[in-house]
Amino acid sequence: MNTEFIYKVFGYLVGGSLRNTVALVLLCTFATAERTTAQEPIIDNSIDSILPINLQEVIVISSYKKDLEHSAHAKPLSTLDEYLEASNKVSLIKRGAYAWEPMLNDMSTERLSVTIDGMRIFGACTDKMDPITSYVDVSNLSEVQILGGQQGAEHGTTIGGSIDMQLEKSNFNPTDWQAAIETGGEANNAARIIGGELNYSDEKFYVDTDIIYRKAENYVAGGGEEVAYSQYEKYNFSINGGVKISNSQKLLGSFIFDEARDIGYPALPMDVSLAQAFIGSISYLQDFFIGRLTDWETKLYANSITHIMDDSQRLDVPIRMDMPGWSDTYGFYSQSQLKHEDHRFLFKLDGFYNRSLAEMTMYPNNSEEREMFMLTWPDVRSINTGFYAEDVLSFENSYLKFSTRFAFQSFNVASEMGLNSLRIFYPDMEQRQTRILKSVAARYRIEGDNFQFTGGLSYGDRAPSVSEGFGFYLYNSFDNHDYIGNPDLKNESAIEVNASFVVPINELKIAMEGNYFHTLNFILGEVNPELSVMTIGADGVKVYKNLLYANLYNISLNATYQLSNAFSLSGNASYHRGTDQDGENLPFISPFTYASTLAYTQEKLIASFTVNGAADQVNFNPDFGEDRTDAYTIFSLAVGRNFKINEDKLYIKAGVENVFDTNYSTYTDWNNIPRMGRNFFAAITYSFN
Ligand SMILES: [Cu+2]
Repeated sequence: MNTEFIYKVFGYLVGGSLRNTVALVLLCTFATAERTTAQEPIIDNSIDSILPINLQEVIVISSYKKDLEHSAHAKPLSTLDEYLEASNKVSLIKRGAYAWEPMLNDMSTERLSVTIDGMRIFGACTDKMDPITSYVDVSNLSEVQILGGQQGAEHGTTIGGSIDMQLEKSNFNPTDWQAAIETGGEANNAARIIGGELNYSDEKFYVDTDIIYRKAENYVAGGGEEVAYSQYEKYNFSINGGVKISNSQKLLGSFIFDEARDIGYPALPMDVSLAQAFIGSISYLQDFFIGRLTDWETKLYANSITHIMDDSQRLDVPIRMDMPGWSDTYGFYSQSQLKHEDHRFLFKLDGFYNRSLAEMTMYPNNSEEREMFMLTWPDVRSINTGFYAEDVLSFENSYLKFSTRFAFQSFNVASEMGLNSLRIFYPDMEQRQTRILKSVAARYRIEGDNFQFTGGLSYGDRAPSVSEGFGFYLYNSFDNHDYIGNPDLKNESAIEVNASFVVPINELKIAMEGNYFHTLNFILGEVNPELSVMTIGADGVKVYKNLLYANLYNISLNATYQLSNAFSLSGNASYHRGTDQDGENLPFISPFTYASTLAYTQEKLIASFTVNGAADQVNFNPDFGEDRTDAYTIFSLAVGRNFKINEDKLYIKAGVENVFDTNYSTYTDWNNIPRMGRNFFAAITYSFN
């Protein structure tokens, strides 16, 4: 695909006069705003999306197919990372402007299950520069479902919870042909976004296609300082479709191609020249199954990821390095339901095979010296086979849910060279190992006349990740240490308690929620003073080990108030804490944070004013490179308007983020890189009917 061409075309549309465009759009929006009768009040995700039994959050991705209310809080065409960041539950570790790493309950990648339509995918970067969320785009998605702790076990083994990104599908709705084009831009980093969709759907057949292209230059922090190496370029294409074989049988397929190039990571010493993913699946759905089992769904999937990391763009490095990585996964799941009296059962069998390989080549400045080559992920083949079952019991005004997962996970270090390298540290290390993983959870929910209460108790464990078990000299630029994996690690497990309480008082709704994790054999790196560093300038070597235990908890308060038909006010605040057995702080634990939005929603017009911020990060851990992050408060404004042109729809949204150009960084910003300063954005969606 000729990205240069798209770039040029788009240059005419947005180009250098972005600020003018934004101003014009803002002006048009205000000028043509008309008062109309009130629609349904906007819905606050965090409260109303609680499903009968699960305590969860659903992040709705704005699209032309959705109602205006659903995009009230969203910045259309913003990256998936920005959508996730707007959620109450997810926070993101930032190493630059691209590919932020999601955290749930203060736990990241290795403690979460992140899936696309239930498919397991694993990043190919030893430095976590490519979380799975970076290989899809909002154009592919309908919504993101977030489940805390063992509630997420349906999608795979987890400690912190699950993030499942659901693909947008026409799903046999009789909509016939539909098309949309969308374009947007951001002033701060000269980001240009252009995308399109073409969909056909009837009762027997549907096919959805979409394409999106994004390019951004370096961004500018608050106060005017340019953040070098923060540019990126990405395009994404997806197609998914389905055929009804009979009234009760369906065949579905999906394919995503995602490629990003020239991605800068300002907080890291290396950049990425290519991050590429092929993600495909085929599913078969049948209304009936054996006996009384119904809703049988079987999916086969495969994905392949290539991640090319190097420091060729950096001016001054002690030694040149190339660090490519590859991750291929093949998997399946098959599930069915059974409804019997007050019970609703779900049974699911799943499995995957993953191959993770990463290399490092160092080129000494003195060309007389030999290059150094090693395997940082020694071709680790993982096989996981699991069985999941749940039963939801319904009573008059309450529900009880039991769920369990049982899985086998095996590792095979397939590379002789990699195995021998690890045997330097672990002479008795076996080439293969198998672990048994289990999860049990119980939840109860009661809906009274003027309250809802949900409580849960669960236990789950996880195997070490490839880096934790088999990583070989993985440099962490945050604490400036090389990390070595430990194949003898025990499984990490967690006992989890959670509760939420929702009270509606007339137009005011208050929700309180708390999660507590008592994590046994918590996996964390610890300095081994006997080992010498590989990375020039590193302070030492850390080896992964099991702590006796660690405790993590978070509490949050969420409130919405319907001021009038059009105006609503919402706010949330949360407090997090994480300590190990000696009372030491765990790294990457959120300080006190807060956010509040005043929204105006009418039939055709939406506007919002948002404040968010955090208190000083007082509970940090200097052994992991952390320091005290200062408090900050950020203000943002946005306004959106719907227009009808004959049968077509036009949607325009524009706004400004970080209005006062505050210079700040948060506890999740790797090496304290500052966040984006003031940023004007605008997006236009035109959909044909
Ligand atoms: Cu990388």
